[in-house]
Amino acid sequence: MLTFQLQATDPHSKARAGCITTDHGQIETPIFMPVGTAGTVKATHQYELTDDIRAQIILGNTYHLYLRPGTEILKKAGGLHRFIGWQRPILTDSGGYQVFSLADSRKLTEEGARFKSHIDGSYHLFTPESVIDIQRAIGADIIMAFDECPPWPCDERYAEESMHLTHRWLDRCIARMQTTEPLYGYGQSVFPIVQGSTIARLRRESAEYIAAKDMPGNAIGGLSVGEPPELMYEMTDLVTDILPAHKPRYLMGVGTPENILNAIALGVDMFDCVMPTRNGRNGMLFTTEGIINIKNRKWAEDFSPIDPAGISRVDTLYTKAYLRHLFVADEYLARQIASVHNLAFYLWLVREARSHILAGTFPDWKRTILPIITRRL
Ligand code: PRF
Repeated sequence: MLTFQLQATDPHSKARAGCITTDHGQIETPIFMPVGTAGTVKATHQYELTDDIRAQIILGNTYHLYLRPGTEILKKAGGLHRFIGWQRPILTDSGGYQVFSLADSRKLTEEGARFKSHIDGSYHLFTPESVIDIQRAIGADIIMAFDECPPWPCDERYAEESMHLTHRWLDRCIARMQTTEPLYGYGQSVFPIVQGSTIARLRRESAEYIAAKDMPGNAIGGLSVGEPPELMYEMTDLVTDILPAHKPRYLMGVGTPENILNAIALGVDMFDCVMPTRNGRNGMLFTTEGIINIKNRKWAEDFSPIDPAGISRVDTLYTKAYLRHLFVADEYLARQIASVHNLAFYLWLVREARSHILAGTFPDWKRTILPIITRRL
């Protein structure tokens, strides 16, 4: 069973520091979770994630893992932890969001989501019950409820019906959790997801519905889908006022370093985003001095370290000029170095946030650091 201990609340914002305990160990919050979609955090080794990046939990995707390698192989392996050689906690997203962003075609009904695989064109059905069963088989420590993330913008009628569908699906997910057992001897918890688009009335209703389920943690979905950041913050602010303080809060798929610091100030504890890895593979580096496009000609003869703060081993082992060369030559190592560095930066950022929350200096630190890490070099 997952538990959460609230360790400090910032007196000048809603930021909190806490600790989540799972059967695979503890997670100090606020935390960033590297995205390991298909059983790998792209271009990184598991030992780099633990020893260098200091990741405490990674994310996997039901949609991808169900299609490939499939639940039968995952069961035979003894679950995803054993399959990939990862002993720390794993959270899996439930698949609904990925069906909508990745499947070749899909159809939503009360029963669930029918979709066509983007891999081989085969047809499948996800239901609240089946995605719980799949996440049981994956062996995720934290299982996400099946939800619909409406597009933005969408009209109020659609957003309201979609929210109610998500709530009915949640009830079915919880019922399935209660009538099934973990397969591998350790506990699994389900987190429900608040929806309601950017309509304050719906967000409040959804947050109240979700809070009443009294699950071990809660998530906020449906944001960072194209709405202006002010609206994302407004919705987050309103939802964190309703979700219980003694449970962890997870803002799904967010975001930039700036989004993360602002959402921490609004009382969010957990984050995931493909940005550090995806943008890293593209040559965009987040550093303690600012944002770098390492492919730019201007770095060709810059023999300074990738990041002088040395938050990961690659930062001081390699120079900007060398990393640029690797990108220009389209070498595999370019994407590996950039991914490790960016993830280490994201983990550094949330660790710093945490220590400043514990020290009571979070708002001042945030005000100082934001203009530095968001400037383009
Ligand atoms: N629902 C689920 N996963 C998600 C989202 C959501 O709304 C988002 C939205 N930013 C990212 N990942 N299940």
